[in-house]
Amino acid sequence: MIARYQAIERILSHIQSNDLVVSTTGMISRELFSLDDRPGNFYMIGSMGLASAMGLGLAIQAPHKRIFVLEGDGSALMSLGTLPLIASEGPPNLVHVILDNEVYESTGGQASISSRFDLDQTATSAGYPWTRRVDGIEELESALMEATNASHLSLILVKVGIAPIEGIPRVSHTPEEIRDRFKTAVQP
Ligand SMILES: Cc1ncc(C[n+]2csc(CCOP(=O)(O)OP(=O)(O)O)c2C)c(N)n1
Ligand SMILES: [Mg+2]
Repeated sequence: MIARYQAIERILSHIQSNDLVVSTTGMISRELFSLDDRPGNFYMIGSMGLASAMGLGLAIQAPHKRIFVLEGDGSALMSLGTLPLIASEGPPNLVHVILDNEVYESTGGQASISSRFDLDQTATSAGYPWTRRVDGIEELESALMEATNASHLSLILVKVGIAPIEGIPRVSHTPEEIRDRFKTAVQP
């Protein structure tokens, strides 16, 4: 099984300098921050569940940009209602990635219900035109190739393992700093 850190690393290899990334609360943002801190990353500190809604708004408002949403299973489950909204708007510049470790790892590893609930099928039912569920790194690579070369909304559900990184630093920027530098990155 892929480690989440490794999955984020692979996703980053498909992200170009002017792409925007919105990452969910917790370890996903910390791992993104550790791997590649950049103004085009919006770390959604505190507000779990809102990364996909923000990604949708950005994708509509900044059609010249490619937007990646990186969220967890807990985050996605928390905002299931956003899936049909994203699907009905269908922004072609949005790549929605769910890093599904079947737990709320950031707060101690409590089980979520994602082992018994197919988030990719839910996205398909909600109207996403393209979804993939991937379990291995090669599958992730080909899903990313397809999603980033396509001109439609896409969702990749990546099944990842639980592999906390000892001593991983918190995002060191204040929310205001994250906002202000992200604003500059949104400009064409
Ligand atoms: C509204 C809200 N509820 C709860 C929390 C506490 N919280 C922060 S991260 C997290 C777990 C997130 O789980 P998931 O999205 O699956 O990501 P993982 O930590 O597993 O990578 C929780 C419960 C919060 N920050 N905001
Ligand atoms: Mg999780």
